[in-house]
Amino acid sequence: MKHKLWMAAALSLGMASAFAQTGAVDVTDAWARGTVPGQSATGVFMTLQAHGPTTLVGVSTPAAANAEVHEMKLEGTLMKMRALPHGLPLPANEPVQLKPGGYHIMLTDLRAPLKKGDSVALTLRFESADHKKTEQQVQVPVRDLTAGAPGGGMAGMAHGTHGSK
Ligand SMILES: [Cu+2]
Repeated sequence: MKHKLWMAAALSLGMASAFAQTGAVDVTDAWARGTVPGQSATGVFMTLQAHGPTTLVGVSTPAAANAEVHEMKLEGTLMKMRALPHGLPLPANEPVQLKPGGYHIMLTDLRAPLKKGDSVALTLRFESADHKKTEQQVQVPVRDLTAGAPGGGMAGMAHGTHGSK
């Protein structure tokens, strides 16, 4: 009966990062893309799985003046992104991926460059279908600038070959 569901939950917990949450929404595989000095914006990615119908309505972080939930869409040959005016809907028990080229959390006006190995404190604000508002804190590790780039960041990404100073 409930056995199958339990198995699925156990499986996804097994794959969760060290930053998994036990709140209303499971947050797994969270990471932020590192930046170079002078770069003022970056993306944060994660997998969200709500236990009941929920919407990610907002994000804030001390690392940036502004954080928004964005979607990225191919329009013709142009990748365009825009803020989701009504937030990101999270169906019950269905993982929703925020990933490069798709949904993401956009941090703008970063207070400092994000270096690999840093972590970013995020506050995620959720609203359930019955209008209950909750907040969840997550610590998001910063990955390399080229992480998750098209081609897995392996090919044709020659920037930074001099390494860090
Ligand atoms: Cu964006």
